[in-house]
Amino acid sequence: MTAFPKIAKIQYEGPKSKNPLAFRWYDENEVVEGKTMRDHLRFSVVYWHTFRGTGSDPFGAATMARPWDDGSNSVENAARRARAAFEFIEKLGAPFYAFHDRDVAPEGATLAETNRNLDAVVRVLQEEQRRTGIKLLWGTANLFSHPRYMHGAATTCNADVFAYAAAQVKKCLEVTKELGGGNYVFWGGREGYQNLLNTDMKRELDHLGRFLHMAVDHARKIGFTGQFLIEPKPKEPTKHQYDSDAAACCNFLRAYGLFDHFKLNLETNHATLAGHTMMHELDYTAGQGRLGSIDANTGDLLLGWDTDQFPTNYYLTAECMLVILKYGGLAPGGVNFDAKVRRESFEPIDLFHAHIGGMDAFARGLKIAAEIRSEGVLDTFVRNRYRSWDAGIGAEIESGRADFASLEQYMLGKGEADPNESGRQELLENIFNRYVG
Ligand code: XUL
Ligand code: CO
Repeated sequence: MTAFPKIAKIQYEGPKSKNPLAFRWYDENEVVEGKTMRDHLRFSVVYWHTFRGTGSDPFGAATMARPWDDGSNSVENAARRARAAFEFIEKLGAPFYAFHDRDVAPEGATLAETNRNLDAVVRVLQEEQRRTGIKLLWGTANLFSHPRYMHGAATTCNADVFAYAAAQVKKCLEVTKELGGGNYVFWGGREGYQNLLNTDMKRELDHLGRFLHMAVDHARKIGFTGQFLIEPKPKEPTKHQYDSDAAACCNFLRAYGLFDHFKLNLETNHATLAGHTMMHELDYTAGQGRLGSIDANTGDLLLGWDTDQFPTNYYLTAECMLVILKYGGLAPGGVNFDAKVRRESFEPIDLFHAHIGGMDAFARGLKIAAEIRSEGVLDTFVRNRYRSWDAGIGAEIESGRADFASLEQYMLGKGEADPNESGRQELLENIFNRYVG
């Protein structure tokens, strides 16, 4: 049985192609800055939206037509779904996928039964990985859907729930290792609060720090050498999420002695919910040496929630790729499409359209960014803008030789600072447009 009988492997046909089931920009073998597009972009398909998304929303029922899925919670259905997932990812030509434990296998009545269900489906995933060569970009534990996590998982007021979450992450780490996952993600789904009147924030943050140390210790114990990632998001489901943005995550990691053990998995729609651009989050994180991976999607600027749409905007992808190239790439992370088709796009073929569009947008963004870098106009401008720091008083300040007294002496002697120069924002935006156009 095949899940997508009418669809053959998606091919690269070039920018002039009008075939909706072909790539116009993503040629996996094309070399850009000395590396293939495949190795730069490391595309990954998410299991949760693409194979578990139903299209339901707070106002309406499920809409998705998924002929391979009988809608039951059985392990057999989960195994059939896994085979359909690998057929999709293989036909698309994405080298990676990512999952939550509960996406791939049904939860049982007890932890032991749930773990058995997971082991059964992991055997299918392993078989499919071997058959196709598709790899696991990252695994993660769903610590937010089940009602037990209503008050949080690592930051719950209920110590038993913390213990359950620990057991769940322990198992998910072991499974991620078994499947050769390159990374392991923590997105703090319900790690935050709705109201401070019932919340001991300091105690909750201390517990989160302890929980992540336990994860690091367990990884060491079992020999899991993948990269740990934290995924910032400011709100939704809670009013305030503790991992609210990249800067808050870096501060948390430093405060709790976890900085060397974690990098960040940045998501575009989370950046915009936090009031930042994705470029801001990338630039800040990479500057701290903590850029690990990205969840590629986009929000709708007219809606204030996490719409997780597929990215199609070349400005956005070019900005992302400019920062990613500048800091040497994402590996062992990748470009993970944490994005879902709209509930109106309910047919299986829409999954192909969505991913092809996202992959093309990133491939185009990569090419634009590489061209901007090869001509060096922006770099040269920025370098020149900061030239007062390269010698003289600037170099004295940067090297730590200056203090307030020596700077006062310097300025008393000089009388007034050198004049400023234009920041040329409009010119630079026009230059950027030359490459995108
Ligand atoms: C939620 C979100 C998650 C994480 C993994 O907004 O982005 O799907 O990526 O738990
Ligand atoms: Co995400």
